[in-house]
Amino acid sequence: MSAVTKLANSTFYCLIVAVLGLFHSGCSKDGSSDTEQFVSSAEAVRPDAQILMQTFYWDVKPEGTWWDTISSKLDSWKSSGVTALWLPVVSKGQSGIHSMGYDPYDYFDFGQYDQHGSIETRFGSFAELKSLIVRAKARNFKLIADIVLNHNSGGDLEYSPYSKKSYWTRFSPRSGKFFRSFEDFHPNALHANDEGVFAEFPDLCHHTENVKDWLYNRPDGIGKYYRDSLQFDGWRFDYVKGFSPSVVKSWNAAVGGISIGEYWDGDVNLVNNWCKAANSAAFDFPLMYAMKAAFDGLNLAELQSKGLIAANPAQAYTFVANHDVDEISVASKPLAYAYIMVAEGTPCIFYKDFEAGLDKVKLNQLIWVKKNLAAGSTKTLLSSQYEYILRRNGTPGVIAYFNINNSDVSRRVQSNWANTLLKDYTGANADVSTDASGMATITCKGKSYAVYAPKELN
Ligand SMILES: [Ca+2]
Ligand SMILES: [Ca+2]
Repeated sequence: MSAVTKLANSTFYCLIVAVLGLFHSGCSKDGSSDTEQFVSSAEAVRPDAQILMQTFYWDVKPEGTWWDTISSKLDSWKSSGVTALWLPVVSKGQSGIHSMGYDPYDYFDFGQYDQHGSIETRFGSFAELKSLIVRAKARNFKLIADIVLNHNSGGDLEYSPYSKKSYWTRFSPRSGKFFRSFEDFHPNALHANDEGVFAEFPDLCHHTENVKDWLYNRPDGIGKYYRDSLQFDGWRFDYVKGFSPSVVKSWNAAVGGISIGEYWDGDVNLVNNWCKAANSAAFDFPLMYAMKAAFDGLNLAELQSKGLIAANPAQAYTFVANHDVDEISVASKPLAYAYIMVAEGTPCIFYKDFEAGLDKVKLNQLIWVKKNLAAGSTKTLLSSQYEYILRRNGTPGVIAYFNINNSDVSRRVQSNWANTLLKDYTGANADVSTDASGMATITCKGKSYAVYAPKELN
């Protein structure tokens, strides 16, 4: 660990290191701000955070009551600062009331048709869904629909001249909308296959006129019906690795709205390339894996420059866990949530963490930090195995300190505020003052985080 910032006259230290020809590896790698000029006028960027709630988890009870459960949480989430809700799949899957929705059969059966063993979906009836939507809209929540386009499930058996065998590709949904046949699945007249299949599900071809019409062209097709009649504001696209990014790009061009892809991969270049090709944001899987390496793997340097938030923050939806991946330990989750609430990107909170796992008071405090302090570009002030300090340069901005030592630690850091009293907005540490050059000594408790910003906010 470098002594660069540890309460030392590190300008002197850096000069010595520079003379020794070690300047680059010594000071800048550590992220020491000691050679940086005091930033007298901080970036004008103000916080403008959307806070997304993933309103479900994998094994929500198959009782047709979940829309009502979500409804009962709306006032609480509103007061916490949540601005958008990612709902589970609204349409009927092959398993009827037992389906989590990722086996789509009828995109227009929202729990009003008796097919596949039930009228209601796992989450409730169409009337209950409509009631939830009305209540959510009355509270100004944006609504994100979970859209499964890669595959379908639950069709009847029919013979395909392309595969020369029978498969479950005949879809005759009770809604009377979006009938499909073997011509709409791979292999067909257009393609033998596309980028990927999911298990043994019939793999939808998104380039037949029938499919393009029903996905996003027709006014009564899925995209525009969900937008105009159900009042969804955006889309979480499931398993986008399974088909061309041009499909999401075409959907977005025709339908518009918030667009978030589930490109499940730890390789930030792959995720970012997908974002560019699809004209869409994406969930920040690379950051989730980096946080796991940092907080569970006990090496906070794993955070530096990691994730889609580093490569393309405007299109990064950060998260700690979701219905599929819940790998970061309960012990590390408070640190991981603190990180996504001070970092760039739009955070998504997992229902289970908020309602049944973590300290809600502390999560609410972090949401407040995201919405009121965390703005502007990011500068890493210290990146080491056990301590990590970052600064957001907007207005008011924030300095966040992460510590996985057992004991308390203190560092002298460069803020953007001169002669200013700083408060730790977690409430764990005493106020500290910056000097005329903006330097301050901040403290972080053992195995914890601290969040410093001016005590007086304008
Ligand atoms: Ca019900
Ligand atoms: Ca596919």
